[in-house]
Amino acid sequence: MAGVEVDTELERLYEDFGRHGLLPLWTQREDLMPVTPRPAAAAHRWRWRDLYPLAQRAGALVPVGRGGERRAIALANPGLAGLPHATPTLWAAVQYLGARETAPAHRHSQNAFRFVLEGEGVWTVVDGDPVAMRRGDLLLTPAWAFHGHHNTTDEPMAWLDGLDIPLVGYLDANFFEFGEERLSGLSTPDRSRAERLWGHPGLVPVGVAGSAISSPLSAYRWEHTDAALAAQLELADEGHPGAAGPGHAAIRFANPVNGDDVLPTIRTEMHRLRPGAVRSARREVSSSVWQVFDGSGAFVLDGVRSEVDRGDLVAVPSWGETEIRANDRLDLFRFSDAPVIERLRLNQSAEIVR
Ligand code: GTQ
Ligand code: FE2
Repeated sequence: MAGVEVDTELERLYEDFGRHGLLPLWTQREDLMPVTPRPAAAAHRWRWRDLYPLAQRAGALVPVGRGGERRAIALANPGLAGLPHATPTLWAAVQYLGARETAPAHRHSQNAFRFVLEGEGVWTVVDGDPVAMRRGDLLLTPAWAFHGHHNTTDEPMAWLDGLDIPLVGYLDANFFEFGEERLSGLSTPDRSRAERLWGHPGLVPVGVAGSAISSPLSAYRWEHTDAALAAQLELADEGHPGAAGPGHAAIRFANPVNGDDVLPTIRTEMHRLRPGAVRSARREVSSSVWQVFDGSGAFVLDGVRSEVDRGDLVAVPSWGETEIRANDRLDLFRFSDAPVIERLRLNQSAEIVR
């Protein structure tokens, strides 16, 4: 029969494709070029009440030092095959530093930030500038800046790390270098040199070059973030425009040099929802990780509701439908790969109207 002949001919063709390192488009077109994004990553929530005790156990069992470098425990997205990736582009980890511990200095081509949920007493030294870490602060360690972390207290401290490790990995652009093992004479100023230079609203120093690629301001303090969010909601109450949506205030952390995102590959934002407020469902090209800074509420991800509380983390894949509901006042930190998506002109978004 001719049909059987054709099938075996076709099978032989596919085998020969394989032997020659070839694959056809026509058998995989839908996977390779879907109509809309089909992320392998899942929408997923991690509970702080699960994470934190595990970090404490790691603190008791695992030393921090040269080689391993950091006691950082990464969120592994269940859709991403056991990789320590929160989304295809973003690393998110809980880093735990015990009483009086030091994480040694190093630098790398990956960009990093820390966001502090609770505690204080750690100074992160960024290219020789000690930066205090406290609740609500966003601290930056841009690509190739040396950084080491020093806990000056008798209490442990934990925080959220965000890096572009997966993205830099896919691009085969990883570089890494050890710094000085031990730092002598750590000073512990309240404000870093970077803040004294760059941390005045709307004022930039004349004659000092600041990077346009990543923000020269290595710390964004909670008092400023909090005041900015509070003012937006107050203005809305007074009938003036300014809020991101009904009962919703939001800010983007920006480079004081040019208003760009603080890191070339990572956008960081803080959101505040009033009690009972809803951020309506939407999708966007760009993957994100959210952390509940304060309050409680729920994320409705592709129609599935997950309750969230202080410290909980949520990964949202690209094009995932996301609705956020506040119970009491809900403060949320978010980071995403939006700067990369936008620079490549791949950004799209959709509001879901019901
Ligand atoms: O604190 O320098 O979570 O280099 C992953 C890689 C933290 C850090 C991480 C790092 C760091
Ligand atoms: Fe690092």
